[in-house]
Amino acid sequence: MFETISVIGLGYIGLPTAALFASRKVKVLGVDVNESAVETINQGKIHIIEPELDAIVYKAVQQGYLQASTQVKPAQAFLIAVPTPFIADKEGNHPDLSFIEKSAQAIAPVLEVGNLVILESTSPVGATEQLAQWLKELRPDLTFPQDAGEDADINIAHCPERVLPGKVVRELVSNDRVIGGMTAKCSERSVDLYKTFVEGDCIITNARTAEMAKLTENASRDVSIAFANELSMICEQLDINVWELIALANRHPRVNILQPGPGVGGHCIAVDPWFIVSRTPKEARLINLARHINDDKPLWVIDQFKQKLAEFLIENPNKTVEEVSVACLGLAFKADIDDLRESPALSIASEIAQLHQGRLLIVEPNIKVLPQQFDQRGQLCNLNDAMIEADIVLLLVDHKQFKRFDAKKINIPKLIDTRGIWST
Ligand code: SAJ
Repeated sequence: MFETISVIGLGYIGLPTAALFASRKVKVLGVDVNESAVETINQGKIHIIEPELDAIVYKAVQQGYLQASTQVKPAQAFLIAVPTPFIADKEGNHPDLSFIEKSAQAIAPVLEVGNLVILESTSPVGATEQLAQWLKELRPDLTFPQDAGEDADINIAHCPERVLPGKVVRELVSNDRVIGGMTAKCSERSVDLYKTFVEGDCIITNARTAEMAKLTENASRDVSIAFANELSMICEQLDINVWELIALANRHPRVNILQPGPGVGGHCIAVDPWFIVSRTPKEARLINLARHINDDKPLWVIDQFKQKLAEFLIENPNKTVEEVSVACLGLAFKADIDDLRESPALSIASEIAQLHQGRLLIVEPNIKVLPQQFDQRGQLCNLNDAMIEADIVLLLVDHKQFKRFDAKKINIPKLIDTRGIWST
């Protein structure tokens, strides 16, 4: 039984995980470098948007099971849930493990015999072994699994998070968990820990396979979306409705094609496949190509926009380009969230703000102010007004407000429906 747990990194994964442990009456110390996040959490509030999380954090803090701090303290288990971005620098393109290294430096001074250290951050293959190596260098007085195996003072495992933003709380409890211990004992102890709140199965493997499993899940989804995106470009050339085509093909019992879109966004699926490609570039040809297809999709949408604009001007010779109103519907990276990070919709709308001379109307029901890059070159407005005014409409995100809208009641001179919700 674990009575004290410390979660390093209180972001989209760390905070819900810390709160769920605390909700099962385990003492949890959440640690983050962000002082304002720490302060907010200690007031029983949250600094991120995630359904159901606010009530759980509030109760856990009120009851004294969850506390946040910028300082690490001793605990029986440490969970590391910090970012692992993919960066380009003088060493080329590579995953950045510096936040994991900083976490190792933070916990090393308080590590005690019998502690369990779990890496939850999405990581390239070998990162858990690297973490173990850093800890060993920082604490030569302790033994670690890479040298002492089952007799090690410290147990280490990789247990990747696999939850969907927007459904984090529910999926943390119900999803199966991959548990990759550096030894069998490391895995068994990790299962004991997660069983505090996880109702899904905890499946044991080794650390390297667990690292690759997480990357594989997201690369697999990326490749499937690239197939759908490629089909949408082929269908445009062949004058076929891609949404109808996919629905027909999916009637086959062994076919399940995903949906095309304006590109792939977010900080997981658009990033994690690069961890595989950068490590094994010769072998990872399909994964690499899929990434490029999805990354290039926003450029294709912008080309579509230029074509529609040219057509509109030919069909309306009395209008100048400055008199053409354009509406972009949605900026988030996917439906019904406010997260604009790595969003293809945002990059398309910003590009149109740069290149279009006329009015640009932006509808994003989940934000209150436009991001800075629009620099007065766009106007946040409601859906009805945008639909009445716009000559060209780009439907970029399948938010529920757009799905509910009866587009047939309005004459849209030119529509680019990247999500297929008004084109089926
Ligand atoms: N998208 C499409 N077509 C589709 C499905 C998605 O264009 O048919 C686009 C979305 O619009 C979005 C992007 O893909 O721009 C990614 O969205 P998503 O809902 O597929 O995934 P994420 O990034 O929110 O969460 C993923 C999940 N991984 C898988 O489903 C394999 C989640 O379970 C992971 O925990 C998460 O990445 C993560 O943290 O790695």
